This record gives sequence, C-alpha cells and structure tokens, in this order.
Amino acid sequence: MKRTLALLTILLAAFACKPKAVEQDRLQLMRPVEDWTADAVVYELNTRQATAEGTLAAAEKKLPELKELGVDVVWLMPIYPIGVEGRKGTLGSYYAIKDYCDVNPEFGTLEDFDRFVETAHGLGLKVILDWVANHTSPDHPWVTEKDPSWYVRDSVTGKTIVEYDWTDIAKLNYANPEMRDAMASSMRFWLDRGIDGFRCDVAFQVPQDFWSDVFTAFRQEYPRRLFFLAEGEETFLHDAGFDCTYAWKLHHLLNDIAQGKADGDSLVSYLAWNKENYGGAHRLMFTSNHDENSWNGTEYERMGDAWQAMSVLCWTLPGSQPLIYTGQEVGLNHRFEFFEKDPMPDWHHNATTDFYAYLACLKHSHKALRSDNPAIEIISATDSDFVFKRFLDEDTVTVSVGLKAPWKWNVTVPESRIAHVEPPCWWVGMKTDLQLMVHGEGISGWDVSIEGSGLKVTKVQKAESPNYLFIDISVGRNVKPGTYDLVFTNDRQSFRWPYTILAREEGSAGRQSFTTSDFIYLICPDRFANADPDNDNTLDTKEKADRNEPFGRHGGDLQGIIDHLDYVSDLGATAIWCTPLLLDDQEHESYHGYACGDYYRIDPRFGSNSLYKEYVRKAHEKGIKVIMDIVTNHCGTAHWWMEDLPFQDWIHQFPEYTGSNFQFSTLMDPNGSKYDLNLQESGWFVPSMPDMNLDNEFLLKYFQQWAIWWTEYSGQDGLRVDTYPYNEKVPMSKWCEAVRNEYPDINIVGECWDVNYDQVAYWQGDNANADGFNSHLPSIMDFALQSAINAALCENEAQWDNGMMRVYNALSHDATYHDISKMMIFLSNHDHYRVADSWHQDPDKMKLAYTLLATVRGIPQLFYGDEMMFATGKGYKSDGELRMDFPGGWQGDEKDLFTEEGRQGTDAELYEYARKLFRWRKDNDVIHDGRTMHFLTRDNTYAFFRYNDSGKVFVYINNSLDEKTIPWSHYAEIASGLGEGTNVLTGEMVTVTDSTVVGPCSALVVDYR
Ligand SMILES: [Ca+2]
Ligand SMILES: [Ca+2]
Ligand SMILES: [Ca+2]
Repeated sequence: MKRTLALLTILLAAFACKPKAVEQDRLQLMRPVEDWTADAVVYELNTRQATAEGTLAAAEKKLPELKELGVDVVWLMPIYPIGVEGRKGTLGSYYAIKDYCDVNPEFGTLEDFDRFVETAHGLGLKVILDWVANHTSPDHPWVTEKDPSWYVRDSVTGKTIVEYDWTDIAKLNYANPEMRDAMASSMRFWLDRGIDGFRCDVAFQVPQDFWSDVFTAFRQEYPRRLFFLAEGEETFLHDAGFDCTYAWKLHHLLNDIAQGKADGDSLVSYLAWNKENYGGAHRLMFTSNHDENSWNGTEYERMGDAWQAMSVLCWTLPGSQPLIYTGQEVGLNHRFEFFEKDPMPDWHHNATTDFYAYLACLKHSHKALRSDNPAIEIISATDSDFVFKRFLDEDTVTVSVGLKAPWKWNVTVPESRIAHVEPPCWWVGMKTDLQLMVHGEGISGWDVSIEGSGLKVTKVQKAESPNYLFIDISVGRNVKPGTYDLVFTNDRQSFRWPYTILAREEGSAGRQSFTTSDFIYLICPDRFANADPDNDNTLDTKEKADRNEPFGRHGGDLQGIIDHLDYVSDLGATAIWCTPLLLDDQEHESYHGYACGDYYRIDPRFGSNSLYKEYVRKAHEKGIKVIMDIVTNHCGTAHWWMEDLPFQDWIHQFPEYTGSNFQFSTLMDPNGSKYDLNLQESGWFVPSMPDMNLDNEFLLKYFQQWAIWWTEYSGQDGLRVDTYPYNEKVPMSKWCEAVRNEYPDINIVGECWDVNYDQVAYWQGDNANADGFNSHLPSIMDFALQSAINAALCENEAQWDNGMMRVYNALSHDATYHDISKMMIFLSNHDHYRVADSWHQDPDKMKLAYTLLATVRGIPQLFYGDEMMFATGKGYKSDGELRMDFPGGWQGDEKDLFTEEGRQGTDAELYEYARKLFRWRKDNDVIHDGRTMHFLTRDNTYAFFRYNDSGKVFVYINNSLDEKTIPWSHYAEIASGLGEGTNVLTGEMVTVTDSTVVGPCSALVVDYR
C-alpha cells in the first residue's frame, strides 16, 4: 500500500512538470553533449542477480532495455573468478578475486564477455569494469608464486592481512613496483578488449601515485575517452585522475532528510562544501548501490515515501553523475543476497521505470544538468522545501523538492514554450519527406533553422492559429544519426529544441506483412488481461477504472497482452490486431480507444510508447505479427488540438451537429448528389468524434507521416484502417500510396462495412472501377462473406437460397474482387454481436464456423473469446458487454481460460477444435494459396475443394439437423483418383465415397497432400 501511494506522488509531480510519456520517449533519444561522460547515466549491473540465468549472455539480452531506460554506462560488478579459500557463502564475494584476467565461470566465458561488450557498444552503451586493486583472494596465485613483498604481511606471522570484516581477502602491497606493473598489465588486458574504463573499488585504500601513473599511461595508450570512477570521496582521487567520486556525504544526508533528521539548511551547507572541495568534478549520486542494498536496506526501507524526491535531487544537483543499481529500475524492494544466487524477477516495465526514464531524459536533454557544470542558484531552502535553478548558457532547469511528506517534486524547463513537435523523431534514408508540426504559444512569430550537416529547413509555413508552424526539413542521405538543435529566433532572443534523427533498422523498408498464411487474433486491450493494476488509473487521464461498468475502463493493458502471447500463439494465431492503443481521453467510454486524444502517445492506462515497442519485439520473438489500428476519419473531442485548431478546416465544422448519412453508395454512385456525398464523408460519426478533413493538405501529410512513424518506431507489421469509406476517398488513397511507397510490402486492411459485393470490391486497390478510382488499399474486410456465414448458421431448415446456399452465393462472387487473396475473412469483430449469441450458444455451430474460417480463401481473423463461445446471453447488441473481460486476465478471476487447467467442458472442446484447425492451417499452402472449387446443393450443406499443384483439401459442412451422405461422384472432375486422405479433425486416414455420412451439424475436412 505504501508503495502505491509513493507511485501516485511520482505521477502527480511528474505530470506537473513535463508530463508525457511521449515526451520522455522523445527526450530519451537525445544526446546533446560531445564528451559522453558529462551527461552519462550509470547502471550498476549485478550479473548474478540481474537475470534468472545469472550469466553475461543473459545480461546481454537486457542491454536494449537498459538503453531504452536511458542508461549510458554499464558498470559491471566484478566478473572475475572468485577465490575458494575463505569464501563467503556458496558463491563468494565478487570482490575476492583469484584471477584478474579471466571470467568467472559462473557468468560464462571471455567470448561471452566480448560479445557483451560488442552488443553494448552496438547500442551506444559504454562498459566499465569493477576493478579491485586493493586486494586479491587469499588463494590468488600471486600469494604463493610471487615474492612475499607483493602483499602486506603480518610482521610476526608473515601471513597476508585482511581489512574490516573482509576475511576472504589478502591486501596487496603497493610498495612493490613489480606488483604495480602486474596490476597495470591486468588492467590493460581488459582495455585491450575494448572496455571504456573502470570503477575502482575502495580506491582511497590504494596510493594516489598508483592511480595517477596508470591513468596517465592509459590515457596516452588508448585514445578513446576513458572513464574512471572511484569508490571513495577523498578529494585526492580527483587529483589522481579519477573522473568521478562517490557522493557518500550527500547519500547520508538524503537518508537523514528522508528520516526527518535534516532540512534545507543542511543541503545548503552540503552544496557549499561540495563546491569548495570538488568544483565542477563529477560526483556519483545515488539512493542505493550494491553495498547499501545488501547491508543497509533498500531505498524504500531507508527513505520510505521520500525515495523519489531524494532521487530527483540525486539527478539534478551540481556534479551529479546519477546511478541506478540493478532492480531499482522496476522499484524492486528487496535486499539481494550477496554471496548466493538471488535473482530479481523478470523485468517488467512499470511506473518506476518511467520515472527513471524521465530522469534520464531530463539529464540527457539539458546541458544545465551536465555533471561538470557546478552552477546552481538556490531560490529557497526551508525545513519543508528546497528550490533551485540549474543553468548553463541559455539552458535553465528549475527544480523544487519537498523535504517533508508528502514529498512532492517538480521540474520546470524552458522548452515548455513548445508543447508538441510531431513526429517526435525521424530517420535517415526515408522516402517520405519530413514535415514537422510544431505547436507552442505564439510559435508562428519565430524563425526556425536546424543545425547539423545535411539537415536543412526548406520551408516554414504558418497556420491560421498563431500557435503552429509546419516546418519542412530535408534530411540528407549522409546525415549522421544523432540529435540536432532546431533553433528558434525572433528579434530579441532564441531558444533551441533538440530533434533526433535515427538510423533505420536494417531491412525496415522491406518488411513483410500479414498474408493468407497468417491467422489474426483481434483483441480489445482494455478487456483482455490486466497485468499492471498500478496503471488502471493515471492522474493525467480523465476516466477512472470501473470493472462493473460495461462501458467503463476495466484495466486491461499491453503488459497483459505480452504476458499472454503464448496463449495466442498456442491457438495457432500468427498476428494480433488490437483495437486502438493510443490515448483516448474522453470522460466516458474511452475504453474502446477510437476517440484519439494524442496520435503519438500510447494510452498510459495501456502502457507507454516504449512498452508498445517491447510488445512488438516480444510478439516477433513468438512468431506473431503486429497490426496497428489506425483511425484517420475522426479524433476525440478530448484531443489536445481541439482547444486550438491549426486551421478552421482541420476538422469538418457545421453550424450545428451534423452526423454522417452512413451511405457508402454515395462514394461511387453515378446518380449521386454532392449533397449526399458531402454528408457521408464530412458528417461526424458520433458527437464525441470530430470528423477530420483530409482535404487539408497539412492534415493529410500529418497522417501519412504518423502511420509511417509508428511503423518505423515500433517495427510493427501492418495496419488496419477504421471506418475507411468515411474518409475522403481521394486523399485517403494518397495516404495508402504514401505508406506503401515507404513500405512496398506492407499490408493495410480497410474496414469497409458493406455487404454488397460490388461496393466491397470498389475499395480494393487496383480494382477496375467504372469511375477510374483506385484506393491503393491492398486488403478489405469481407463483410459480404461474414454476413452470409452469420445468417447461414442461424438457419437449420433448407430452403431455396438460405442456409449454406448463402455461403455458396457469397463465394460465387469472387470474380467481383481484384485480389481474393487479400480479403480479410472473419466471423465477427468488436462491432458485431458475439456469434455465440446469434447461434444460440450452440457449440456445433461454432465448430462449423471455425471450419469455414480455417479453410476458405483469404486471411482469417478471429475475435478474442470466439474460440470458446464467449456470449453476452442478451438478445440485443451491447458493445460494452460483448467486449467482455477475458476470464483469467484479472487477479482473482474465478476462471482462468488462458490455461489448459482452467478450460473445462465446452470451453476445452471448442478451444481444442479451433486450435487443431488453425495449427493445421499454419503451414498449409493449399489453404494459403490454392484455388477453390465448390459444388451447389440446396440441402443446407456446403462442399468445396481447395487445390493447387501440390495437393487438395476437401471440406464438407453439414449445417442441417440431419445426417447427410456426401455425393462424392458429383465431384469427379476434381475428386477422381483421390484415395485416402487425412481427416484433419480426427487425424485418422479416411477414404470418402458416395456412402460417406456426415452427422447433423458437423464438418468433414480431408487433407490430400
Ligand atoms: Ca492495468
Ligand atoms: Ca469523414
Ligand atoms: Ca473534406
């Protein structure tokens, strides 16, 4: 409970200053200073405990997450073989070293180490090694093999000596020059392997001249910037050449403040003392480290609810070189065992991660916070608060920290004169031109340029509102990825806004997308699984969670989906389409996400932009593609730009509320009127969703870049476009063209909710339309087939054109479509009745439906829960209710349908049936690419073959309540010569003949490959 309160305080404070996750993501990408040590964030990696495996290879996999967190320097705690003699515990202390030039076998090999460093460097991370020069283990070979004078020895017994309670060490003797040389060569051993410096254990116990000798030599021998961090606060360490010393005194003072034993005056005295003794030297500031954690308690134990306020001080006071110790990044409140394996739980990005990421961003993006900048102006120091300004050149950061409960903090930065820069970063080598939309009070009164070779502002355009600028920037092919300043100037002053240009991922443009070989699982993220109850409510979003309210927010989130990727994959699905994950900040019914409040921000109740990226990465690891739901037709009334539109025609405005007429025929009707067409495309979908005007060229460009940005940023695989025909069709076709110009193989599926074959076909790209219109939209949802299947399965009695004749009829129109392989087929989605409700919760009908979905042409999509007959039991359609919570997704749920043990009876039977079919479909090219031949009956059955050169699949659906005998001989033109095949549903070998009987309401699928 205590922790939850603390986290709420963080959010409160964070949102008071520079709130948004997207801002954090943007800031995270920046590195404005040249000497990498000046704004570097240090992470102390405890290899043994950081992962379950406790190896360098496992830790290497964590590096991208550390990078994302904002870490710059990875300090590896000692990785060398540990002595056996006098060993503490089972595994021993890292600091009792038996061999300086090898890797502890517990952690892996030298090759693993080299790979770790290579990966770190590839990510732009630096690696420093923990160096223990003061002592070795008592069984280090030097003890016996070298001259006794290599060690400090007891004058009486001649034995090596220990210090403190370190009974597992032998102290080295720095009076011996040969030992010094051996020590220096051991350090070179690692510098030769490419490391970036050392953190030196008890550095103050080793003579100053040793350090100054080796550092002077190393800095000459290794021209790269090396970083030396001393464990010690003695000022001589800086004279000896250390870049950074421990700010122990500050650490103890912060503990005292947190415990009510010190106040603002003591901070003022400390700062004066620090300035006098250290000037502009780097000082390692921390709320925890390995010693504090294991021996004195976690920051939560020592500082309680003050931990984040004290952290803010550690990251913003003069000299600060901030440190994060293993586990702090996720708020782990646990003292690690020091001599035993005691791994932290798997890394879960959470609110504490966001907090540290925010601090890292702040550090990186403000030169006023550089570690070598001593400048500070104290504005107020009392017993209850401490306010100060950090400044360097034109940069200023104002920090206010409460020194008493409720431990508030606030950071103000000058860039707040800009509220939005979108897209928030860009890449070298994109085909799409970059046009920034900059939003900030009075921004149109400023001139803009950009610094950096190969970058140029080519055009600056004003909007109708004085608070916007549209800035065209050309990004040359040779631009070096990095952060460059946009410089805004007017008559009197100027300010800068850092903008990051990244390198593209290899193969990004050629990414493959979803195809007929995929099976798409559709998820409503608010209703799937709630892995992080801490984000159910956030202080910067309006609607609060209420699981009892069908149209309210229930708390499901991205982490919940990540945690259940195995479930999705087990079912045979290879792609996920989530209904929108971007911020929807409406006061009511925001759970569905279709009323966007910020196009560049994942809703914080779902996670963050970085978590979305992680979701894509983890899905890919499981062979699952990710499809993003895109809404260009409308935003939400709570979108930030609604208070200050760039142009009056940014949205469609009418004197009074005007809804769409929902008539797609107006878009292709040769007899249609402009009046009706205008209402279709410009009328609002509902009053809470302003209709966007894609005829505005800036808006169209905005949406083109936006879809491309998310694809490039996250690595996602495809797009689904909501309410497609409500967008102005020509601008929307240009939108498709732009996205596919950047990613030629990307698939985009449009929601064209119409059951008329010709009207569905009209929307598919390259279709031969009478009016010459080409949508450039590759995929369309097959609402015509969906409607036929839904109606057919409600009908048990055979009549002339009902029952399965509907499905036959639907598929007989395939000639209408330009490309049937790109039709997305489905039984239902989040806007449709639960099919189980339509089919009277009859499991046999569900099975027939799965059989069709898995075998007819196109790209199948299933709505979550339909694999187990989720039903509302209501006779009416209620969106909030049909998008029900997945049982097992919430802590304390009675049933857990995610697990095999939790699925019983019909749930288990249907799940297994669907899984069998979709797994069989997974690598079945006859189903993916084969042609179809079907046979007419009017007895409520449907028979068809899928076939290609390599095989045939026969499908027979009996939707009647009677047994049916298959008229096999009618199929001779395709079936002759077919002998035994595999009954896909039972696995048995079967031979179908004119006497084969299929039971009431059941299906037969035979694979002849
Ligand atoms: Ca949640
Ligand atoms: Ca519209
Ligand atoms: Ca328009």
